[in-house]
Order: sequence, then structure tokens, then C-alpha cells
Amino acid sequence: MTQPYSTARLIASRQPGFSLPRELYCGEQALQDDLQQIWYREWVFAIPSCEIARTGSFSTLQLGEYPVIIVRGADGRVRAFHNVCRHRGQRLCPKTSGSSPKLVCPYHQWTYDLDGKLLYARDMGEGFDPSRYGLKPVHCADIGGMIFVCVAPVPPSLADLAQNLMRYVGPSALAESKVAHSSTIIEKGNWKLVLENNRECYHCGGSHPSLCRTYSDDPLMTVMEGPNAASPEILAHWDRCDKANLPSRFVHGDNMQWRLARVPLMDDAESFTMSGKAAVSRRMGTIPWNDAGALMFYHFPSSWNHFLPDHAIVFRILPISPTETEVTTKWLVHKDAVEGEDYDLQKLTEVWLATNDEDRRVVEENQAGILSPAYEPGPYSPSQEAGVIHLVDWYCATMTERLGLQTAAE
Ligand code: 3BY
Ligand code: FES
Ligand code: FE
Repeated sequence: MTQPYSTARLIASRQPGFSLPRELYCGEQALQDDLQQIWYREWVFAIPSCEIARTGSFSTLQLGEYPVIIVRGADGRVRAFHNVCRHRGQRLCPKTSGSSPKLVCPYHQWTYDLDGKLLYARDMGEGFDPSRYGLKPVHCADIGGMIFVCVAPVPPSLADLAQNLMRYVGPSALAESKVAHSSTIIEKGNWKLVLENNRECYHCGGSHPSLCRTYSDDPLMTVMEGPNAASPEILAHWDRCDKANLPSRFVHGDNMQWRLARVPLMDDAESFTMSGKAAVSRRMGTIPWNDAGALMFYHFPSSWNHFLPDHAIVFRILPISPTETEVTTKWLVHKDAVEGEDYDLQKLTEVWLATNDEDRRVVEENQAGILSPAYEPGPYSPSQEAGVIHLVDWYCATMTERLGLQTAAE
């Protein structure tokens, strides 16, 4: 098959430490390769488990070409399935979330149990064997209240991430929380631009007046070298957290695919609010102090998160087209916190609603500039954009390994 360019060749030609070649940010073939080699092979953060707390609660997402449904069964287990009816392929559930005792196809009402078994199909004739037409499963893992899915036949190992993530988010007791607010926006930018922008705070001072009230844009606050190598302020915070058995030190996965670290906010701020004070009077889980800082967790390719003492904010990105990305943000609070009494929704959400919109604008302008034939890759700041370098290095290494193997097998 002839292609206008090869993603593998473009990646091989890139200059380390520089932004990527143009086609990787806007080409149709690049997106197809990203989907095939990354999005359909990696674990993708889907939802917080508290969103489907009860039997029959479900949530759906569109992962590239794959519609997926995640549902809680009568046994309490969370399962994921391809959201595709086994009769004639209708998308089984068109809603993004809801609750239903059974999964009923809207077309001809084939009816599936919450574990995917086909329970009922009208007038299918003698010899029809419903056991052959259960929903197709998708790999699904609930790690400490964060649900990940993977559409690959054999998913990569989650052991290392699972062990660390459970330990770090454990004190936030995500399973004992609820979604106070959810926002979904489409950014007109390639998914890698959305993620690159998230991995640095070089732009924060110029773009995020409200976030910068409580979050330091000093690269020393986001760039950590190891569990004992960070700025004196962070090291002091980690010492204090250690004494309270609050896992906080920087840990990361192979090739920096994920990272966990708890960092203090500015001037003893408690939360990402305009005042710096907690937005929710009831703390989550067993976090011991209002000023425990933000546990930062990212996982490539789909997610970044902030677990604060009073609330958590989880973010999920999904590619929509070469130049469009869906960004979903959810604000979690203790399940017994009452809106209007324990928190004010506007105060809880205003900083990150504004920040998301500010990020959307810079990402869209970044994409608009890159669409120019005059764009050429430019250098990342080694101190300010080390996180972006980790991202593009992970991306290029992963793609090269997989596209390379594919070529060798041909
Ligand atoms: O979209 C719906 O409401 C239903 C419930 C579960 C499956 N779906 C067809
Ligand atoms: Fe689902 Fe016919 S396509 S019942
Ligand atoms: Fe930003």
C-alpha cells in the first residue's frame, strides 16, 4: 500500500528535544497509527468507579472506532463490553450514562444481562443458541476507584501501576466519593497537543490567572528527579507526609508512562479555588490535613488527575479526529457531602472550568499554527518542558517499537 508518508519514518526523522513533525499532529494516517499502536493497545482511563456505584449503572465512551459500555453487575463487579449488539450490530446503548436493570437493544430489543449474557431474543427460530451471542467483553480494571479499559486482545501488564496507584489514591477513598460535576469539551487540536500542553507549566503564567493563585508554575514544583530528589519545599512536604503514612514521593512507570507525586500548593493553599481555601468542608477519605497538597497522577495516553484533600479532579482525553480531542473533566467529592451545605458548586468548579477553557484556546492556536506549511519543529525548554520531552519520548519509543515490529513481520 502506498502512503503519502510513513509515521515510522517521520518519527525516525524527528529531532529529540524538539516538537514533532507537522504530519504527526494533523495527518489522517498518523491518527490511524496512533489509534492502532497506542489507543487500541494501552489501558485507557475511562471513569471513576463511583460514577457507576449501583447495580445496573452504566457509562459509555467512544474509543476511536470502538463504542464501549462499562456496567456494574448484580454481583457488584464492574465489566466492560463492546457496545455493539450481537444481532445486527446496533450500538446497544446510545446514552453516555444511566442505569438499567438489563441492557436492551433499542432496535429489536435483544436483551442482555449486566454480565453480557444474552437473555432474550424474540422469534429467532428453533436451534438458535443464545449462549453464542453474548456481548463481547473488553478488558476492564478498577484500580482504587479509577476504571481503565483496554480493547486489545491481550492487554499490557497493569501490575506496577496498580500497585502504586492503589497505594497513593487509597487515602482519597475514591469508591466513597461521588461526581459533583462533569464537563466535556471538544478541543480543536491533536490529542498529543492536548497532552503536551498538560505536561508543562511554561504557559501557566501567561494563560492561567486563577490556577496560578494556588498552583506554582515554578518548574521545580513539577519536575522531580526521584523519590529523594526534588526542591527543598517538596522534600519537606514528603517528609511530613511520610510521618502521616500518606504516600507522596515521586514514583513513575517505564518510560515515564505514568507518574504519581503529591506536591504542596502555593502559600499553604488547600485547594484549587479562587480563595485557596477548601471548596468542600468534608475531606475525602483519610487525608489528614487540609494542606496535604495535590496528588498528581498522569497516565499516557489518556489521563491526568489531581487528588486534593477536599476534592479530586479526574481528566480523560479521547481522540476524535486528527485535529479534535474530547476532554472530559469530573469533580469528585465525599459521597455524603451535600451541595449548598458542604460545598458550593460554582466555587468548586470555577478554577478548572476556566483553566480548561484557557488550555483549549492555547491548544487550538497551537494546532492552527502547526497546520501552516511554514511550521517547523521547535526546541523544548529542558527545564520547563521536561514533562513534554517525557511524553514525546514515550510516544516515539512506543510507536517505533510497534511499527518496527509490524514492518519486520510483513
Ligand atoms: O440507552 C439506554 O438507556 C439503554 C439502557 C442500557 C442500554 N441502553 C440501550
Ligand atoms: Fe440489536 Fe437487532 S440489532 S436487536
Ligand atoms: Fe494549562
